[in-house]
Amino acid sequence: MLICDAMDLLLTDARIATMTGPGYGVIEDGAIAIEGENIAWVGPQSEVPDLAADESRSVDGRWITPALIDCHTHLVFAGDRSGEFEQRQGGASYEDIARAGGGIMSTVHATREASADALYASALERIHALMAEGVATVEIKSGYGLDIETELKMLKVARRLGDAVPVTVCTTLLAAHAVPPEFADDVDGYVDLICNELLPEVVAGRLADAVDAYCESIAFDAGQVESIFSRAHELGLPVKLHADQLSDGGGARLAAAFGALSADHLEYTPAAAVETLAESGTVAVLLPGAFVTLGETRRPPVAALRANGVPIAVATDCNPGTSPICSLHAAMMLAARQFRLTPEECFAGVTHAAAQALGLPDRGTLAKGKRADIAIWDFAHPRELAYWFGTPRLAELLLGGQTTAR
Ligand code: DI6
Ligand code: FE
Repeated sequence: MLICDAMDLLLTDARIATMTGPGYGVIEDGAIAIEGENIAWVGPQSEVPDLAADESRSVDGRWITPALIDCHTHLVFAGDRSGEFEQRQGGASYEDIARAGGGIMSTVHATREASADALYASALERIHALMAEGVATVEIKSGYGLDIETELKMLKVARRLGDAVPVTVCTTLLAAHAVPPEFADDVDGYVDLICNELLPEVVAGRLADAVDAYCESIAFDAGQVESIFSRAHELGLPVKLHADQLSDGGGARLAAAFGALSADHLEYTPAAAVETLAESGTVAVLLPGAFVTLGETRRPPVAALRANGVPIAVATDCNPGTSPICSLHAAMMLAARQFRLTPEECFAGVTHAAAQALGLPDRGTLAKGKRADIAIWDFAHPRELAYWFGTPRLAELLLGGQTTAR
């Protein structure tokens, strides 16, 4: 039976973590065949299809895994918040700083002033840092404009990044990240602007792949998020939600009610709400960088997520305020230690669970027909990515079957 009619590349002598099943879905003495941008075959080397490959090479016993996916970043932004970090280390709370006009609004002012080229240049450095760790898909949110012009500017910069670098960039409209000063006394007026002016323009320009919101006491309440999510669905966009990060605002339930791709943060999500996430197929995205940076003590309900079979993803939440972390390996290392995820849960969290959080079924595992986003590693076992931090482990990154110059 023809497995595939030709192979562009055959990688042999590999230890393969397919992530398709328990125990990392490991295939010892494995091989993987690539045709075009996709995987044509993966399995034990002894069963490689008898077909000529344009190129066949040994990886000398190295591990091969799916390339990594960072499913939650705010990596397009301007300005610097290290001074606030010092204030917080001195005892000021995130909310105090936000209510005093700092926090997100500090970055908003800088981002409104920055040129698209400047935003692009600084974000390019951050996306290259992620690629150097084996990341092949990155989600990038808007949310530091909070006006039509700058939100569109941010999304266009994110799209430009996706065109310029070989990784896949998924863009998310997060105009409901904070209330802009112009609407301080009219939050519902800002929600109307998002629903009736910004969202239609974003959809017309195909600038966003999803819509997100910050459901929190210092941002938007459940009713306001509902208005935005209903409009997003009317316009054909899926949704995801910053949910229950600093308090139980009913965010997880709201995300589940809208069949959200993901509910993110979840530190204050009650275990009773977790069942609704399981029923809706919503992915729980855990963001340990923000948890650690804010000095939080309330952990997400990991035991309830596991008990209900809710997929758990892990992401950097790369942003200048609560998670100035541009390393998915660091996020894995922190998720293992702060949230007590197992190394295998961490690896699943940055591969197939992260793919599901972005609505991308074509990646996140190594199987026939999946996109050939493949990482080749110099480590003794995939668990090392959650164990070590600071020692580069990536030997090679293939994006759509093409080796990427790093
Ligand atoms: N929650 C967060 O932790 C980030 N956004 C959000 O909704 C914070 C973003 C920032 O502080 O700049
Ligand atoms: Fe975030």
